[in-house]
This record gives sequence, structure tokens and C-alpha cells, in this order.
Amino acid sequence: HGGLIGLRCEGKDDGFYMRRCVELARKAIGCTSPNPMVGCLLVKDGKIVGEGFHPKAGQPHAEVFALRDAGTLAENATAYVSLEPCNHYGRTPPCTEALIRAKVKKVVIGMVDPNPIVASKGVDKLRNAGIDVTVGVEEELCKELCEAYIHQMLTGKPFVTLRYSLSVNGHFLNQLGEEVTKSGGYYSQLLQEYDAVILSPTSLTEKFSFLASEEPGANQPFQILIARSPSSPIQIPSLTTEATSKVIIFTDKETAVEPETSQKGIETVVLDRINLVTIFEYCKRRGLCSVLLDLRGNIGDFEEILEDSFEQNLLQKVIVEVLPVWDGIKEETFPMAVKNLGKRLGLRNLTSRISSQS
Ligand code: AOF
Ligand code: ZN
Repeated sequence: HGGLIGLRCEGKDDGFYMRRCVELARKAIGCTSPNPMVGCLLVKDGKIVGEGFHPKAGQPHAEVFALRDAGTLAENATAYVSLEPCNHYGRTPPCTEALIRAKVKKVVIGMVDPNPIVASKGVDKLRNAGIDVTVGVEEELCKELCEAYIHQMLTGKPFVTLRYSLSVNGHFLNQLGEEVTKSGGYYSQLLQEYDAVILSPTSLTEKFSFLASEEPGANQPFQILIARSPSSPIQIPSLTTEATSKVIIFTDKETAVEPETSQKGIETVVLDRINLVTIFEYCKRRGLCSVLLDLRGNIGDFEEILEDSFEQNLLQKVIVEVLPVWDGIKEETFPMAVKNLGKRLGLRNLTSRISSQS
């Protein structure tokens, strides 16, 4: 893949090389789950001699690609890895052994692997082999890179991000503009980062609008459709069989599911109450580690999901976009769970603070 191989980098510090590792790792955005994104660099005499990233679970780790690039030049080189090299036989053999065999002199690590079967054992193994090891270079950046992996590894639950958009004057919007949703645009890039997206079927458009990217090889997240209120007709645009296998509908007894939906081969689950526990179980079964809670379309569809995510503390991140439009939905029409969003997220009220000071 070329990249920066051969680039002379005299005088650059460890942070520079680690940031390049993160950049490399992100080439596999959305494609590595349940594995983390990892990048690796081999540097010798101020020159990059090897680059690699983990492309997909089941395929070799980042270190293996970088070592392949470098060949015999790996001897006495410094290896930079965004995540602690593994020391176990998983789908692939241990990277620590590969690094030791290649006779690297030093290993600089972004963060320790939270995976209990690795956790510091990789570092120990390298040190015991006489290799100089530094841990924690650009650690925050490396943690952000695999935030979903870390969360999922430590809690066994998917990493959940809530997103919604507001107009310039702060009104809630239940739809996205075409500029935002087009392939390669902001929204399609965001989608690509997640294994699954939770949507209201009312937000679907003819062109299966939530297709993350038209680029071949790009990650297309699973679509978890929440059809709750009777006012929410389920109209699924015509899908190929391949696309159908990536859609599931959760609905409740009160909601009439159009017979047409089942004909399309889409799995439909009818629950007494739509709930996140059931949805998370489904995610676990399908190996989905990160979920985007995409608040648009019929906002009422999200009532229980939002309630659960606040009650059980299941949200890890909130993204609020401000779109260049005026006005939106009036707050009074929001479901209860959305109305008190600020309070539920534990945000402080700045206006009351300022007025009490004056
Ligand atoms: C590394 N470099 O590029 C990655 C690592 O089943 P496997 O063999 O792919 O092992 C998966 C585990 O390996 C994963 O849970 C994490 O602990 C580590 N990922 N380690 O040294 C890499 N992707
Ligand atoms: Zn490995």
C-alpha cells in the first residue's frame, strides 16, 4: 500500500509516529469489529521502513503487515503500535513473537489492551525478551480510536451514541438535508463508524438513504428499525437480498406491521415493550459492538429506547449537529424522554447560573 514508506523523519518525536499509526488504523474504519482498529509503524534511522493496519477480524494484525513491509530492515528498528501487541493465539498468532523474531530494538505502545487475555502480558513478554518498551504515547488519541472496542470489552455492552440535529435557532429537526446524507458526506461517514444504526422506519427514503457509502468495501451498518406507534407505517424501500440480511424490525403488539414487510424477508420481532435489553442481546448475537441511535423520523418511536438508555445509563456519547436551517419541531410535541434531555444527561443549566449571579 506504499503510504509513507521511505519517508525521512529525522527529529520527529514518538507522538508524530503514533499519530501516523492512528491515521493508518482508521483506513479500516467500521471494518474491524469486534476487533479494534490498530495501526503500526516501523522506523529505523529516522526513516519509515514499514506500515500496517488491521483490516478485518480474522485477518493478520497491524504488526504483521508492517513487518512484511520492512523485511530484514525490521532488525534494530523501533515499532510503534497504537494498541499493545497481542500475546495470545486468537484467530491469528501472537504479534509479540513476530516482533521478537524480527529482532526489533524498541516497541512504543499507545495503550494497553483492555482484553483480559492480553492486558499487559504483551508488554511483559516483550520486556522479558530484552526489548525496550514505552507505553502511553498519544494514549488519549489511541483510546478514542477504539472507544467502542474498549467499552464493549469492559462492559460486554455495545457502545451507544445518540445523534440528533437542531436548526440554527435551536429547534429540533427530524430530518436531514440532502447535503448531509449524500455518499461521502458527513452523515455517511458517521454511519460508517458504527456496526448498527437504530432508526425509525419513517426516516427511510426511496434510495435506502442510510446506506453509509457507495464506495466498495465501505462498512454498511445493520439497520435496527424501531416501529412503535400505530402512526408509524412501515414502508421499506425494495431491497436486495444482501441488504435484507442487514435489517431487523422491533415492534410492539399495538403496532400494525404491514404484511408486505415479512414478504421482503426482513426479520420482525414483536415485543410486549420495545426495550434495549432485547436489542442489545440481538447485537451481541450478531457481533455488533457499536450502535448509533439516530433520532429522526417519528421521534415517538424512540420513547422506550431513550427511557432505557437514560434509566440504565447506556449512552456513551451524544452528537448534536446544527444544520443551516431555521425552525423545526416545537418542544411540546416531543415524547417525554426527549423533552428533558438536558436533565437526563445531567447537564448544568448555564442560564440560571448567570441570572443568579446578576
Ligand atoms: C494486535 N494488533 O492489529 C489487533 C489486536 O482473533 P485475533 O487473533 O484477531 O485476536 C483478536 C484480539 O487481538 C483482539 O480482541 C485484541 O485483543 C487484539 N487485537 N492486537 O496486537 C492488532 N487487532
Ligand atoms: Zn496481534
